[in-house]
Amino acid sequence: MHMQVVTIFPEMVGNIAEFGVVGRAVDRGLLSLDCLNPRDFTEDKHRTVDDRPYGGGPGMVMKYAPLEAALSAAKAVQPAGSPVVCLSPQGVVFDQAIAKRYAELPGIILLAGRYEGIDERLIEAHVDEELSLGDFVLSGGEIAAMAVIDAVVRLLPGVLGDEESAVQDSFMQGLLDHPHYTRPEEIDGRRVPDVLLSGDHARIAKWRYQQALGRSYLRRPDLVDKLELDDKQQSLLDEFLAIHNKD
Ligand code: 9D3
Repeated sequence: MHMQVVTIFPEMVGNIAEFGVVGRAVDRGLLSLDCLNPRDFTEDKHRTVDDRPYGGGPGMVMKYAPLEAALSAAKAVQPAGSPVVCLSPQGVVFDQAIAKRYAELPGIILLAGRYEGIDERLIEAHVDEELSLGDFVLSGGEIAAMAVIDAVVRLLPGVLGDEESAVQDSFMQGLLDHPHYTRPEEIDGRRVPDVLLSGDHARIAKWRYQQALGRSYLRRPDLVDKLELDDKQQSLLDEFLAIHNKD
């Protein structure tokens, strides 16, 4: 997959190509990740990428021309069918379904803005989709772009090893994870749950599923609402809530 990021802070984004899963994908030739800096597409002495907002008010707005030129250069080298995706607080909230859709594409052009925003005419004319990470304020689109890159790259064929990609039990899908423990067996009086030391794999699987269901119900009821629990699942959840004195 071919990714291009249009950003005035290319060093920020370039960093993720050096580490972990994304770094390995680049090393193995499964991903190309390049940045284009709109500043390199300016014509004036000061390499100006921002200007004051029409109508007044605080902050600066990213100018149309340098962004348009950088996007054009990106499109010229990207495979056909690479959408332009702008990271923006006005976007739809990014989720795993969007990540899966992008992972099927030959490429993607990510546009990360700074300052108060981007001239709206650039978005109208050249942006296919706008994505947000959620309702909190970042200083720019770069960290959001890096989150999208990471989530998408993990889904590319051959990127994760067998261990990492081991497909979860289908009934764990759509739930939060169960708790995890490793040695030692006791820390400051807190013991690893006995069931995990029992060697009884069926009991362990059932306990983990119950934990996943119970934690999801308590922390993310929206996730559990989307599932149609059968009688067996409902009684596992009821038992969890009884044990934890919750209703
Ligand atoms: C304090 C500035 N805000 C005035 C109401 C508007 C604003 C402008 C630019 C808020 C954030 C930003 C920069 N943010 C992003 O580019 C961004 C973002 C985010 O802030 N939150 C969640 N997802 C994203 S994706 C891009």
